[in-house]
Amino acid sequence: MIKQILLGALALAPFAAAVGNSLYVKEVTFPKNATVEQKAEMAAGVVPTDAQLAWQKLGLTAFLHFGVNTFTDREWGDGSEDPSIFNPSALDARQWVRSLQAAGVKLVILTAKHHDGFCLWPTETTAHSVKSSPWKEGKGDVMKELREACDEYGMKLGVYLSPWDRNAPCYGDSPAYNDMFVRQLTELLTNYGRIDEVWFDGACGEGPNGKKQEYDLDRFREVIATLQPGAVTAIMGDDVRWVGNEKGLGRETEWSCTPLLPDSHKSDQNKRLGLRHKSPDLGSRDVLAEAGKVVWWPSEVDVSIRPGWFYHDTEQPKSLAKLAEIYTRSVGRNSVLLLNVPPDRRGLIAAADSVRLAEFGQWLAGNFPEETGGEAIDLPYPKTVNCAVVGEDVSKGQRVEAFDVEGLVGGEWKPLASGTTIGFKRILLFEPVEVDSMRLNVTACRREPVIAGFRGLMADMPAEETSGNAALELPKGVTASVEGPACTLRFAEPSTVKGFTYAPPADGAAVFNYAAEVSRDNGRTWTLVNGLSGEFSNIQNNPIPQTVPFPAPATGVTDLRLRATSLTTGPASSFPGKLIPRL
Ligand code: FUL
Repeated sequence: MIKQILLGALALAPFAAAVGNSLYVKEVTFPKNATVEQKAEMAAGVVPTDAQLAWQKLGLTAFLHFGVNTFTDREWGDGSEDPSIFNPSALDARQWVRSLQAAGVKLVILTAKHHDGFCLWPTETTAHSVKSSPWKEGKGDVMKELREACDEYGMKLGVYLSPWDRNAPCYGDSPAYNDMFVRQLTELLTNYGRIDEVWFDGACGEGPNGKKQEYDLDRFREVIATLQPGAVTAIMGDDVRWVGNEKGLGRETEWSCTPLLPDSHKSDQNKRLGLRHKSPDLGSRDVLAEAGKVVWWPSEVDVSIRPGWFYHDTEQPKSLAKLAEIYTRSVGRNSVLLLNVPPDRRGLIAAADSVRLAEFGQWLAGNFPEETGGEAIDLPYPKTVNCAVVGEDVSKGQRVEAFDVEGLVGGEWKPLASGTTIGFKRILLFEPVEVDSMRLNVTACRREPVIAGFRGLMADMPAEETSGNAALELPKGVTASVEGPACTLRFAEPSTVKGFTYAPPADGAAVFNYAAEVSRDNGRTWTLVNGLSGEFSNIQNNPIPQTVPFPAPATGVTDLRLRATSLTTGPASSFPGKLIPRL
């Protein structure tokens, strides 16, 4: 069955399919013994809630990771940070919002509390907050400043509140901590006006009592539904789904209606079907065949403009070429993009990042103007194209399973590109070609397709400047050897070592906990570098090189050894990745 839609010419063959008409808001349970055809047809009738649809239309949203980690240069704090280190010298939330708006961002989410437990608002629940910091003599409130800036510029506001709290003494004492968390959530959702997205990540650890905290997610969701009924709940919530990586990469086949069920469904279906956020297939007929229920749980792609989530002076923002690629692989793959831009120690978005955001906004305005509030002008045919933008009206469900795009070239229809799912928006890039017309053929679908948009354009994809990564090469005269879970670097002559960089492999296991040691007698005796046993925070989800400075430079070093004490996958018996000394 083929449905064709033409641009610059008349539509062809009307599409006819025997389909049902029922729509199901957010979820549907299949009848027992339903065939896979029936399940596919029903899944195509699942539609988003109003809040989910409004969120999907935002396209481009932003994260601000800011807190004590900004001042310690870490990705995860351990909760022992002294609040006195939080002292931004020139914090200006209006500058954050203006910088983000230049890129076309429509909603911004602040890390009101990250895993270290430090609260960016003057909470009544703990002293571990801005109240105990020297910033504005303890009278500051980052949430309030951001709220005011958002109101001034017409930006929506969201909040990231980490359930994992490495500071709270009651963490691990489940009922007590859940009460504290509910109070924190209540403060944030009561005192700062309208909140459009509430973001809980899934990280969970043991408290000081050695017990694993059991989150009362039902209660947390109830608080949100009562206090901010218009907000979508993300990640541990059931409105917005984590795409499964932190690289800015959506799936080519991305079903918003999926049998991967959020925690609120209390179902064993995910286990039974072997489904996880990272699973490549979250909605094909093969997966539906075994499923009893599907939900509208659309994908959000979260990625940082810099390698880390927090600001580190040693890092640089991604190139415009990379951001353009991320856009086509996230928003262009039926997802919302959540781009993190971390303020620096002054409390400002660094110049390099705000320049990049403005360039990104200009690029979007020139190529995908609908993202920055403009309208796409469809130039008349014939024209040269290298890109097709297609969208379904997802308020009627997600229906298309396969499609292709053809161009009329010299009187003949030629294939230009093909894809599987479309969803809210799908962008396909191909080699430039001059066409007199373009047409979209829907070659497989679950119900009659409702195409909301189809256009061809010549997208200006900036070329990536290629540069080698000299920072990750071993310096001359240094040799590396790996034995079991340890990597040893031998120096040609006794050297002064200021620290090291650990580069994890792109995929698979990485070192998580480590001990760093030096030898001054060619490896006969070893000393732990002044307390340097630690963790490569968040390395599982975001496998980027992490640099660890020594508390003081170590002199006369003949060997540097990094011992893995655990891997991201469990106990350490090998040393994956690369170790580079900082001399
Ligand atoms: C993860 C966290 O562990 C990271 O630090 C970061 O906040 C990311 C957005 O979510 O779960």
